[in-house]
Amino acid sequence: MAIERLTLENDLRKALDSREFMIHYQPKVRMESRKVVGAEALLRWNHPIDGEISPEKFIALAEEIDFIIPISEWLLEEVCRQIASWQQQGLEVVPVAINISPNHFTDYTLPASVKRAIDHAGIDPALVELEITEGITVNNVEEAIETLATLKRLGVSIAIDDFGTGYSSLAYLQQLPLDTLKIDQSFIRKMGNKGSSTTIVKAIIGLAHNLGLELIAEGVETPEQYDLLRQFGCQLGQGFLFSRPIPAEDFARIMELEALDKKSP
Ligand code: G
Ligand code: MN
Repeated sequence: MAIERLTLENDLRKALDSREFMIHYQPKVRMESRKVVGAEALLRWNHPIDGEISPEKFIALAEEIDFIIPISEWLLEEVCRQIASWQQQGLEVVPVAINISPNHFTDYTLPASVKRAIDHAGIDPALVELEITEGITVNNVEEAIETLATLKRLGVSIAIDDFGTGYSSLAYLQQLPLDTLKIDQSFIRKMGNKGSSTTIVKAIIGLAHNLGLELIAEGVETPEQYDLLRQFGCQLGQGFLFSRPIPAEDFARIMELEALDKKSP
């Protein structure tokens, strides 16, 4: 086990230079029309021997060995460059969300890195959204507010990821400069079968409404979940029901088709 782990650590450190990371894009859709209104960029590691390694496994490892910031900076640069490239292809690009890991969020260099990536690519910062997990903001609220405010001033938008799992107090949720709440997949998965999940989902939808925040349900997999969410007034969704995360070329094709849709009567 120790050897396996050490090998993986070494491989991970080399993966960036060896260009083994790939980014897939998962559409976010408007529930009613199923129109694509955004995307989430998701990292994939194509290991030369072991094949695809799940982000759950290597992101945790990257955090432990302090290698998450280089990966995260690469992701920022690469996604911004992708947005610019799509625009050069004449596509009407939707905002793309990037996951920011806790260690990167608390690093003082984050805002500068975000700005650099946007400037390098020469894109509109409104096309960039940052997803941060709820837990991040719990430890040091004042500092989290500062960082979020600095990021917002750059023109990007902010979503709280996996919402409902991180013990946010409602009092300070109101103080955070946010745009969107993403309901955690676990609640969506357990919805419907009389458990408390349905109640929680409804409550979070109401909360977002009252705080004037956008709301998106993630991990929507079944038509039943889709119907319930629509009933409850959830306007945006993401999940395998609509699309899996897909390569950049495929996502470009989707944006192209959507543009054609809009033009036809
Ligand atoms: O924590 P975060 O929301 O960033 O997690 C996104 C992860 O969820 C990605 O790895 C993505 O592939 C996965 N995912 C996206 N949609 C679905 C879905 O409908 N069902 C499941 N089980 N996983 C999903
Ligand atoms: Mn996310």
